[in-house]
Amino acid sequence: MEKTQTVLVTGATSGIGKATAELLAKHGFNLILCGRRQERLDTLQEYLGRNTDVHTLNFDIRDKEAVFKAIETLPASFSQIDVLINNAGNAHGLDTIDEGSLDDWDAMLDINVKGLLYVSKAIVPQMVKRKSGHIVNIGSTAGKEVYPKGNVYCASKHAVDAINQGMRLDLNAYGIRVGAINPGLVETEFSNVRFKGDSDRAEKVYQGFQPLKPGDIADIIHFTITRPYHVNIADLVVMPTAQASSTIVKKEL
Ligand code: NDP
Ligand code: 8X3
Repeated sequence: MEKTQTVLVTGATSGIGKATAELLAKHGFNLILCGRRQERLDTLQEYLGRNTDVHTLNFDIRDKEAVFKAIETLPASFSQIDVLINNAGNAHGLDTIDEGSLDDWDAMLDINVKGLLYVSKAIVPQMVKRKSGHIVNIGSTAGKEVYPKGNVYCASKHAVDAINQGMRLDLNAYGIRVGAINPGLVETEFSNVRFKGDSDRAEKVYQGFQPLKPGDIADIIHFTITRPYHVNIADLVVMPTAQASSTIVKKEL
């Protein structure tokens, strides 16, 4: 019988990561779920733990020592990570380049780029040693084009696009699969974080059309990691039907 795969999901406390954790639990994957909000991690452990083995890790992906400590101290039954889903991330602010906040820029580059690298560095060497593994990087349409006021968020997601390509090149020799899923507008806590808790402004982003739901991306992640070994979803862009680009969205308001 094939061994049950262990999947580590960063940013599992909300949105795309949470929906992915829920779907993968239904399919019986062992899960390592990461985030900073302990209460949410406890809730996930409690209800998903009824279906499958779940281990939660609370760390800020900006803190490299915390990242390495969390991965190093995984219990033996979770220490072999078969699939890494690099999902944690957010936009902070939506401002022109002259008006953007340095703290927002630091947050986006530290979380979306450096955090993804820290988590990968803590996990990829064990995949290389085993010559097996699968990495799914959650990029964005913002990593494929740039939109007004998106400047640094778009830069962070363009970096994810480059890291995804670089990982695939460097890990090819070890038979490790690497791919990115790049969503357009998905209704999650994303805009709430971007607009610093201004929920009226956040809600408006998704009004007048049908945005993607976190479960739509979870379905694609599940599809991606359940393909036969010779199939690697290398780079996938998915948008709501109403969206043609970052700036062209057919809205009926
Ligand atoms: P959410 O805000 O709903 O979820 C973000 C997740 O990231 C949370 O679980 C959060 O957990 C975690 N996270 C954020 N900062 C940190 C940190 N410093 N350390 C550890 N974990 C952190 O947003 P989405 O689900 O929408 O976003 C998930 C990914 O999808 C992101 O990479 C985003 O860029 C990408 N994306 C989103 C799109 C959208 O339209 N929503 C479209 C394209 C891509 P906690 O706060 O508990 O730490
Ligand atoms: C999130 C999609 O268009 O809000 O990455 O930047 S967008």
